[in-house]
Amino acid sequence: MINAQIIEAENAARTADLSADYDALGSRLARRGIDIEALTARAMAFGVAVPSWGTGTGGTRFARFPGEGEPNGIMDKLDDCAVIHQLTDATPSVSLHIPWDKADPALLREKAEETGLAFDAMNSNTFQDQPGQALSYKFGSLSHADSATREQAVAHNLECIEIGRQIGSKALTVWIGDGSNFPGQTSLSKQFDRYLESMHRIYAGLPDDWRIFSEHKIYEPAFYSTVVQDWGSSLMIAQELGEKAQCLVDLGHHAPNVNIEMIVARLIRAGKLGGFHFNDSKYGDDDLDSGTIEPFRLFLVFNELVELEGTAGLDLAHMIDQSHNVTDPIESLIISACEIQRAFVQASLVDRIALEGYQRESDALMAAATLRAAFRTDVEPILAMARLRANAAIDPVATYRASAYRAEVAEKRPKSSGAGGGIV
Ligand code: LRH
Ligand code: MN
Ligand code: MN
Repeated sequence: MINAQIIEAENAARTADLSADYDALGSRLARRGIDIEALTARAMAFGVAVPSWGTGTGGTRFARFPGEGEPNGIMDKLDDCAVIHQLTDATPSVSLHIPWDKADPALLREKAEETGLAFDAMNSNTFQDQPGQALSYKFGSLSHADSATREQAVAHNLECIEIGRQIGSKALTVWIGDGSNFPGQTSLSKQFDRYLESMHRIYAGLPDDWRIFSEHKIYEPAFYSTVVQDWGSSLMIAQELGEKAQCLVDLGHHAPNVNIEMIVARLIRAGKLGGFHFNDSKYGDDDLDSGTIEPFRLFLVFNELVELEGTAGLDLAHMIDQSHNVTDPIESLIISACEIQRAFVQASLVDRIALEGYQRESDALMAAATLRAAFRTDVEPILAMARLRANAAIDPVATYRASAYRAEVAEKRPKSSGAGGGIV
């Protein structure tokens, strides 16, 4: 991790400015009847999980350009995750992907203890073939026409649950690439039936205090049809499986312009929203840094979450799911965690009483203006103060750069090759 003295020195140089900015914002918010301390407390309590797979440089199907000091294996990845949390105090947990992160659970537990991190949802992977694997997933996994292939995919998911159980995880996220590239290639209805039958068997293997998340995605790798293509299919799955099954919304898995915040509201209404994969996108599942393309949409998602806070049974797993092709992944994950936390704080300062009034009176203009007033408020001093009070960094990226962490680990970590394209 980063030497605490470096963080202290970096913070010392910024504390006076931050105090002035914080006080000024506090007075401005007070005029609007908002207590800045309450917002800071909310910021401090907020957390989002880092995806282990986001710590390495991703790639496209054309190329991968790895940087210096890439993590080699899950233990290095957890070290990088610990640095992200040390600097932001916003990422207390990590989401693992099996088999990419497969390791002795006792060693994973030990590393988590050493780094102070916890494990969020486990992710299974039946969208790739692994070396030595008996049956191929080229034509599907949990919904494959061949029962032995389905069996293998079910067994893999049960193994993910078992690993997760040993390291304190409480959920399994299932995303499959199953689908078809051509009309007629598969029976749309029978394929879905086979998928459900496999999921029933995984569901039966869940410990009592676990949940299973169904993650939908409109297309890719399948280009004509996808088994769990949309939130409707995902909701059907969660409702059919039972109480422990919920839906996971990856922001990048929708057609352009889809109203994701409305999906969020509907799934909460159904008691079936389990969590998120946060990222941003311009065209498809671009997996860009959260809040860098459409920050207003991220805010609107959090606006629904804050409005519906306190709904019975609502317990969300906030996770990031990104791929960093041209930036240092640690920096991108820092930025993303801060942007997600920013959207949460901005949504927390919406004047809900005024908004309800405008909605009652059908005052569309003022209702929209009420949301924009919150979105336009620069809450950076709140985020920075939350970090300072937790001994994290007022400016996490600048502090990370000052620490020369990447150069240091580059000396110890063998350079990874750019061979092979990236993945999802
Ligand atoms: C699929 C996905 C899913 C995978 C991850 C690597 O596009 O979003 O969550 O597990 O990417
Ligand atoms: Mn995802
Ligand atoms: Mn994705």
